[in-house]
Amino acid sequence: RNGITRPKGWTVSWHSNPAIEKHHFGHSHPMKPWRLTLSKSLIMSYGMHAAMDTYESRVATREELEDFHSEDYLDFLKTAKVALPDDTEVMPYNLGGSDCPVFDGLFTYCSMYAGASIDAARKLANEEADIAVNWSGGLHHAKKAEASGFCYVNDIVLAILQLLRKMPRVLYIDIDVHHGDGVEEAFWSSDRVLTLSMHKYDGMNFFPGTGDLDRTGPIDEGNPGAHHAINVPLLDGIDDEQYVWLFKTIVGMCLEQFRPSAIVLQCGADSLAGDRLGRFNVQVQGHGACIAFCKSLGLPLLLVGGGGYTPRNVARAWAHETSIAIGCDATLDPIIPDHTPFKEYFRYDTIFPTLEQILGDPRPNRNSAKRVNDIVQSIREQLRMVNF
Ligand code: ZLS
Ligand code: CA
Ligand code: ZN
Repeated sequence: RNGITRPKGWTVSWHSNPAIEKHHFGHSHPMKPWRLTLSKSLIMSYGMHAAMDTYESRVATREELEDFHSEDYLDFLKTAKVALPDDTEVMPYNLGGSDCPVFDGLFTYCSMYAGASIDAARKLANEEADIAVNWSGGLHHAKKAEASGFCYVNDIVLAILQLLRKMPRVLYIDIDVHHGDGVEEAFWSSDRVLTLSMHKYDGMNFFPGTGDLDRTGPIDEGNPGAHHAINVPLLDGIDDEQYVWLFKTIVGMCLEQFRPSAIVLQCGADSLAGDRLGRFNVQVQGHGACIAFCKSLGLPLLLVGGGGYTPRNVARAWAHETSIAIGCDATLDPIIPDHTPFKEYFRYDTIFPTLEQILGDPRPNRNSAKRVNDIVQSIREQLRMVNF
């Protein structure tokens, strides 16, 4: 054990349930819920659970899910049957395709990751935690009545709605490599939620194909949501230096103009180098620096997971980020403990398997300094129109 102790006067609540991790999207599907088991085993082998309030995730109630989702969609999601191999019937609500398959226990899976985000948000709203963590959440593409991009229920929207019961304004930040379209759309007409997503954007060539810089909110000036959507479209190979600079600069400007009462941070780990679906060159250090920056702002902070398709890197990032939430990152042994279950997953990446070192083919960085500066300039002008 690293002798990790509970930080004084600081509470981190951790929401998880092994029942979520057992679900399978199907053979070769990139979304693997067992990456949560890998992350948890790493977190626990460092002894970090001892420094947090740990809660077993429960299923969200029907009423809680209806806060955002339509009744007919929830009815279908609950009763949808796994298709037989010769079944060619198309299902409604974008269900049953290769991205959003219907699998055994689907509704339990969705209700549980949603229940965890709702509980986590309530811990913050009731001032029972300073940071709340749900690595099984962060499913940002789900719509009111549609599944999309491996997401069926939008736990982030449900969590933000909980926070808005007690707090005037919420800043949503999304560092998943994909555009956080579902959350953006849900609060499109609201001036109580400022959404900020950093993502790969390449016209229609990268999922979901939205999130250009000029997509800033409703265009009708009288709409309260005008200017309240911030999009940071990036190209392949962005490195830590550019990514973290953009993050701190833009989040800093958001804080000044919007004065949020809480921050919800989607920590999608597919923005890391070497991700099966991602295209960036962000390291565990850079990804973690975004979480550390948010923590340093001293606002109630909800951390949710999201994408992440190279499980050993997902586990590294989320274990490292859990240590940042607790405040024990500086004292953590960089060498992964010998008693970590599934240590074989970390063994072959480097000579000494460390927490922060990930394997990723360094992609050429297509983001020029000018491009990065132009993005900041454009968002600076947009934020002038935002006033708390
Ligand atoms: O943000 O790009 C697409 C849509 C398609 C191409 C892929 N085919 C299968 C369906 C139609 C246009 N979908 C993306 C979704 C990415 C969702 C990211 C979620 C999040 O990280 C939050 C959790 C996509 N990219 C890659 C795949 N789908 C994909 C790759 C490989 C496979 C295997 C299983 C299934 C079919 C073969 C699949 C999907
Ligand atoms: Ca994003
Ligand atoms: Zn993603």
